[in-house]
Amino acid sequence: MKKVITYGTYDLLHVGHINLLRRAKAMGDYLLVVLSSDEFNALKHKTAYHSYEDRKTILEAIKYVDEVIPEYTWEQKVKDVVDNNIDIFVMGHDWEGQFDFLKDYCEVVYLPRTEGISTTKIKNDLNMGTSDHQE
Ligand code: C2G
Repeated sequence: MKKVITYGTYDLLHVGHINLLRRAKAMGDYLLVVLSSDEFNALKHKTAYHSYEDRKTILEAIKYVDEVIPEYTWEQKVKDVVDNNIDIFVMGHDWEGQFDFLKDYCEVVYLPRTEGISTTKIKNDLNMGTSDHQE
């Protein structure tokens, strides 16, 4: 069984997240998502709208996702890859090169991000009273 791992906050779920998860799952048989805890989000200077538990529930409802575990530190990736017998590490290309140290343990793949959508854009557009499908 080929196991894939990816990391993220996955707040205010959108099509960019789904495109990443779909492509990551297509690279193997099992997709493990390591979901940023609320505390780790603070380290990333991010404030998620949904709690960790709600973001976990939402991710677990996605057909591409097989398992969700928490991300507490930047340093846990090697242990996650080894402990879970991971074959492929996948992230969006905004992280290009940042996790190449994992190449000693698994394949490392950076996938193109989905253009035009982000959690930040959603928050900004809502504040401005706009949407992504202006009539
Ligand atoms: N993503 C994407 N296209 C977008 C937005 C996000 O492909 N338009 C991808 C990101 O590249 C990432 C995943 O969706 O691979 C999750 O995005 P975030 O929740 O923003 O994750 P991030 O905060 O980058 O967390 O230790 C790594 C960090 O936890 C990564």
